[in-house]
Amino acid sequence: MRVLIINPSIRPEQFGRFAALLEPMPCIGVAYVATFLSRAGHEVRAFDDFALRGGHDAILKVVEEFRPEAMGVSVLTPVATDCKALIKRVKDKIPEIKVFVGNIHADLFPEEFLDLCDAVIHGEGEQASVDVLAAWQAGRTAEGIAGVTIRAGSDLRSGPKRALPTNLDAYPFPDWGLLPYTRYSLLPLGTIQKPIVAIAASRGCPFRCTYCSLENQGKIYRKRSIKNVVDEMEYSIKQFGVRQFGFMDPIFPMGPKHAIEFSKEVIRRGLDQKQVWLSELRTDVVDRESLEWLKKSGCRRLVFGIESGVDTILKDVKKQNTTNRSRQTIAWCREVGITTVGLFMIGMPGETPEMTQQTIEYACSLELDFAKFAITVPFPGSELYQDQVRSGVLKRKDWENFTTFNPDLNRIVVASEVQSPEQLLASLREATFRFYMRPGLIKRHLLDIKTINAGQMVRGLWSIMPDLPRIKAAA
Ligand code: B12
Repeated sequence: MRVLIINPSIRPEQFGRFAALLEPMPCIGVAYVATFLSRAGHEVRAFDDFALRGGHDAILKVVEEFRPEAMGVSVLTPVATDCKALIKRVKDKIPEIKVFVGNIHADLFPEEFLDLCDAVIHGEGEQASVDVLAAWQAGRTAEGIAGVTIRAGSDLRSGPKRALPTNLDAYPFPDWGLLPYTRYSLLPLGTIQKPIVAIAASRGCPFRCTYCSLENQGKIYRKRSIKNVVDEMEYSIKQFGVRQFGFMDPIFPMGPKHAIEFSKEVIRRGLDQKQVWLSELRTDVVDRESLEWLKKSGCRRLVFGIESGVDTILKDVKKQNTTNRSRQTIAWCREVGITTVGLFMIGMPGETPEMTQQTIEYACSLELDFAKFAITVPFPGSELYQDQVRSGVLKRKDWENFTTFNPDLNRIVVASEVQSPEQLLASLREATFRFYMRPGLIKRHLLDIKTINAGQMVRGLWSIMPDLPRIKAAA
């Protein structure tokens, strides 16, 4: 079949001034689904609207020209409403087109899509997509296929639960040639050299942080063999000229042993000279020795979910980590020469304004090179979301407003019951200003790190401009 796979984009207006800082990230989930379908013999096109920025009109143009028989759409929460509008426009144009949707939001709320779509694919979507398209090609419906829900009259009918794949080494490597990979960057400010693609050495996460919405797919941690991961790196370097990888695992590497084995294999094959990489992880899964090895293998930057400068908050959200441990790991990274990004959440449940200030001060006191502060949003899929829905605190379903950078005080969705949206937004901008406007850090960025250019600095300042008078008054 001719199949079009869409990675939709958040509209820039959903981000307000923060939109100036957005850059397209490689969408590896879509790449995997597209690769599997292509391997199954379908004629596949993928349209990554985050990278191409054409919106519905551009997608409709591709639809008109390619005349797909099936279309798959990747749905995270903030784009859910917009995806439905897109699907409707496509169905108006080609009524016989079969539409299937996947990714976390579609997985959680199949009922939202099945008036319009022919199948919702739950969890990891590679094999289920192949099975659904095979059924359609044979003239059948997708009813009964494992991991798939369809509508039959007024009923929703789900096939049996699909077991999570455990042998990820058996997967083909993502075919980045199906996507506009030369445009990809890594957020935040993570581009060191291009082209960049994503890679995932594992799936799932053994931790249970309450704010994380990987819950539906993430319960069972499964990792690929190191050989298979490094084979993929070698392949992508050869095939696509890749010079930087971004690991998209919930946590990579998972522990010092994993880190060292991976690094040794990269070095043994000489890939430390051919690429650089970065990853997101926890501060308690690496030690000084493993960080030294990571550096040798090409790791230039590590992004740490630190979240809070208050240990009781870390405990409440089941982070199972401490502020001291994060301080130590960030200091080790500075010693071994890996630049660091700290991710912080503002307005966790129960977090008082004093605690938010403590987090800002803590962030500024670490030897971090970058920090990204985000207002805590109860995203569907998280324990936090479930708790707030269950207790009646959260009733809204205006999904387009569920983003961490929502700048509009009338629309912003927050998890905090003790701080107002105004307070949280002001703290977010204060945190960013205080973190980046330190002379020592500016000097380090201009002279040593050099991945923030003057344009990005101006855009960063622009994004926090509305609050500058207030921030200065508070300082
Ligand atoms: C990279 C990333 C991004 C990137 C790229 C996203 C993308 N489209 O790939 C960017 C920066 C754009 C991004 C943005 C956001 N993200 Co994000 N992101 C991630 C991250 C770190 C990795 C995703 C990934 O590549 N996983 C690996 C691949 C293999 O898995 P996958 O993407 O889930 O894909 C599989 C299935 O979902 C399914 N599938 C996916 N697409 C499709 C499409 C079809 C047709 C089918 C059938 C199946 C299918 O099959 C895939 C293969 O098995 C995850 C956390 C994590 N470590 O997983 C968060 C995560 C997905 N993001 C999250 C959030 C909160 C956001 C934002 C809302 C943040 C914000 N700024 O407000 C935005 C929303 C953007 C949007 N378009 O709506 C949440 C999800 C929340 C939710 N309920 O939607 C996650 C889970 C983080 C978390 N731990 O809570 N994100």
